[in-house]
Amino acid sequence: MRPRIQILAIVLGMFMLAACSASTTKPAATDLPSSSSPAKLSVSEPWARAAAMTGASTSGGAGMGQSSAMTGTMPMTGTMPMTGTMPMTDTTTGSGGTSAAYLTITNSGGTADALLKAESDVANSVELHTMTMVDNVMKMTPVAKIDVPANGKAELKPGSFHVMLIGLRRDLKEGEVVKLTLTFQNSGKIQVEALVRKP
Ligand SMILES: [Cu+2]
Repeated sequence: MRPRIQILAIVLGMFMLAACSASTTKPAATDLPSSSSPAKLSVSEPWARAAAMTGASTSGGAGMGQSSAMTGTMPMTGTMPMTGTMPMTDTTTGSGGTSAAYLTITNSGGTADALLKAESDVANSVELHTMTMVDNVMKMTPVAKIDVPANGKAELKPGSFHVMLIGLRRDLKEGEVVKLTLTFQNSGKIQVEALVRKP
């Protein structure tokens, strides 16, 4: 009886060792020629801007009264004047119950990839946006994808590309975590947890 337990323990130990060394030698995949190595993504420092669901905004004029409509099923792409009147330079409050998430995507593989979609259950609608300066005003524009070049990176940061959270279903309070599911052209889905904080 006893020897069998010992053998079992040895076998188990060897198995764990093997599993350990397997995980540490994994990066050997990068030794492949860069022309054929697949996209290899890692996401760093994901965070989301603290915002209120109610959109109790200090910047809101008459044009910001959409907060109640935004919780509905309104298709946000196209119909809303995103590039028009929204004063995005004022990010101190969640104007109209919106927020944005930011992160850096690093691609250590030899094949380009692209972020196609982001999803989160904290918002009714999630879009990929960029920001451009037009007549000294920062304006948001939806984009179909955000490229992640081979052996390069894509930075989603304030004043640039971001994940737009539209129609917040709850307040995003500092210190909380927002789960995001990112869908990439080549790498499929990657889940990240964005820390809520102030810019
Ligand atoms: Cu935006």
